[in-house]
Amino acid sequence: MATDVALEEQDVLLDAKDYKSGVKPVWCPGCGDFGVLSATYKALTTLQLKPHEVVVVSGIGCSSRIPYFMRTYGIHGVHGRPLPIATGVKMANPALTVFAMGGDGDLMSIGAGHLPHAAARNVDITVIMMDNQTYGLTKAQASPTSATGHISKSTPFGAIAKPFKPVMLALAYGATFVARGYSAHAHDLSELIVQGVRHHGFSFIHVQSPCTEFHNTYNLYDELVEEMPPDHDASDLTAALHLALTEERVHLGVFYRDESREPFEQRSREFAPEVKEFNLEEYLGRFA
Ligand SMILES: Cc1ncc(C[n+]2csc(CCOP(=O)(O)OP(=O)(O)O)c2C)c(N)n1
Ligand SMILES: [Mg+2]
Repeated sequence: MATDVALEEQDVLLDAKDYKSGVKPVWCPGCGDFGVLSATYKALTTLQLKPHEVVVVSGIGCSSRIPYFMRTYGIHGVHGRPLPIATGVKMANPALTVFAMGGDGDLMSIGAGHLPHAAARNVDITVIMMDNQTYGLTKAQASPTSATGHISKSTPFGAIAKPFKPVMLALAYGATFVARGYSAHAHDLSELIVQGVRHHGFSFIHVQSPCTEFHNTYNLYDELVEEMPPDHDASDLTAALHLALTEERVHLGVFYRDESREPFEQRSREFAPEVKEFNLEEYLGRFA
């Protein structure tokens, strides 16, 4: 019976509804995260991945509720920890397509320490960071990406800190695919997600995803976003860093791509005991 279902599934072309869980999103009307969710459905449809081949791992926050709305495997994890959980899932079963999704608070505050390591290892997962420059779920505290001067529940006189630059950080940490999208441009975002998943290595997609309730930035980003300069060479790390530092404009598209590095889960398997002779006692003897 199970085999029949599997065979049937193989023959049918999947569309967006096949990735919808049926759970109605609890986000506020107009929340940018709706755009990210529909872009993700669209990307999965393009990729024709079967729901059981996909795992969406998130942290805690409004944005981190995303696995509930998807008919894939999902883990609504612990605040700030989607990256270590997603790394573990990918290590255990490299055949899975693994997403780590969360907010600016989740990935840049409490979970910030995980990003450099996951990027440097080049684990083949796709990170989608939904950046609303605020803590939405806990109702309007400043986040690491909030602009200097941002007035919020936790910064009544304006944020003093300089905002993090997520794209620049991902590039500096060694991510092998770095892109930026805008939730209001869901079609373009879906194409970035497709490229991120197809990339063989660590993909980081920064998404401007405004919060209509506490920090409505639609007008600001409608004004600021701009396509990648047509002559941008995505293999040029220095050019990518230069663009990521730009404050006047918010570039959308692929900043950087490096296909030359082997993903962590693949490389580490080459060292597995069944592949490589390894005498632990003899090895430890070297350090005695
Ligand atoms: C260990 C821990 N610390 C703090 C919290 C409270 N908390 C829940 S969500 C959140 C921030 C969410 O912000 P973000 O990741 O930007 O998600 P958003 O709601 O904006 O989508 C915080 C501080 C928590 N749940 N667990
Ligand atoms: Mg946020």
